[in-house]
Amino acid sequence: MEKDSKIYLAGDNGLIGSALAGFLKKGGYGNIITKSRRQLDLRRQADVESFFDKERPEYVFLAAARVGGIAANINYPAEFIYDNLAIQTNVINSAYKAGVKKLLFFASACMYPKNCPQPMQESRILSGELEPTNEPYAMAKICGLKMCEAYNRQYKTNFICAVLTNAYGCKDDFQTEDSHVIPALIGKFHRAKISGADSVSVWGSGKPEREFIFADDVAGAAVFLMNTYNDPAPINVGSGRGVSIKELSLIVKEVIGYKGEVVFDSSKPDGIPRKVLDVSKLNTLGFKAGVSLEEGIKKTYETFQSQEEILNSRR
Ligand code: GFB
Repeated sequence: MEKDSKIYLAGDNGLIGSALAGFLKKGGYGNIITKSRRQLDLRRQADVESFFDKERPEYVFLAAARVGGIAANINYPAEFIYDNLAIQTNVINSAYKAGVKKLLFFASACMYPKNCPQPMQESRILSGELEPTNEPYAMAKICGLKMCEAYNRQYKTNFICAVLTNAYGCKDDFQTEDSHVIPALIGKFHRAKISGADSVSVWGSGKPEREFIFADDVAGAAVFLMNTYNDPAPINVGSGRGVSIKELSLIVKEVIGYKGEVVFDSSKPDGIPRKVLDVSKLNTLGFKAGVSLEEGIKKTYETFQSQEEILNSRR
């Protein structure tokens, strides 16, 4: 990408998109187009086609998606499959028709099989059954990957696919039911500290292992890949460090300074037992995630606290 290239950032209001918007601006990219959901509903084919036809971006980051944690995936399977299929189908096809030079599609580590050997190598996609709690979301993401591959093969497009591990960061959703585990735990431990509660309930057994990457590192990796990676094969984007949910809860507890007990609620789902990506391909190409889990959680908590202060001053 040149600094004045016309770049369309789909999903700029989300966790990844907002980090990307900041990263691109800091990097001197000055010709970025964004559209709010109200201005452009990416599920509407005709609207997406006319937007691309009019704007003709050169580069596209496809970070728009319906996302959520394990409970949201279980409770809204229809939205997770429909919204994601519709958004990515419209954007990828319109990008091809408008002659976009390069597109980066954000896929997900959920695409790997439930019993995948760890760390998960790119070649393992579609090698076994999926984890049932997020199968509709995973199926949609697999279709996005296959659609990019098909267009590259038939139309010689340059549509690349980054397979993203669990991301977190300042623009997260901190409400506990639908959110991912890190923002959920930040919200829970913070409220318990303020109210002086004796214990915090963490879902599941505490045994599942997850890998986390800070949203700013995802943004760095995405720009790096857009500028250097031209292979139709998917590439993993993660930190490469796995932690158990128990270890994670202790890190969040420590950062927040909560003194009570942590109790595991085994009536809640664990999800996939282990999900850690093999990031050797990305690292060998020259990109390494730089923000440690402790550092990222501290930054996220600081943002959460400043948002809480603003909300409290309005109450
Ligand atoms: O982040 P999370 O919802 O998603 O949950 P997944 C990760 C683990 O944290 C699970 C445990 O084992 C949960 O049981 N956990 C403990 C909690 N306490 C909580 C809590 O308060 N809230 C939440 N949410 N979890 C997601 C997919 O799977 O992975 C998404 O469902 C997405 O579609 C994401 O792809 C990357 O890692 O299980």
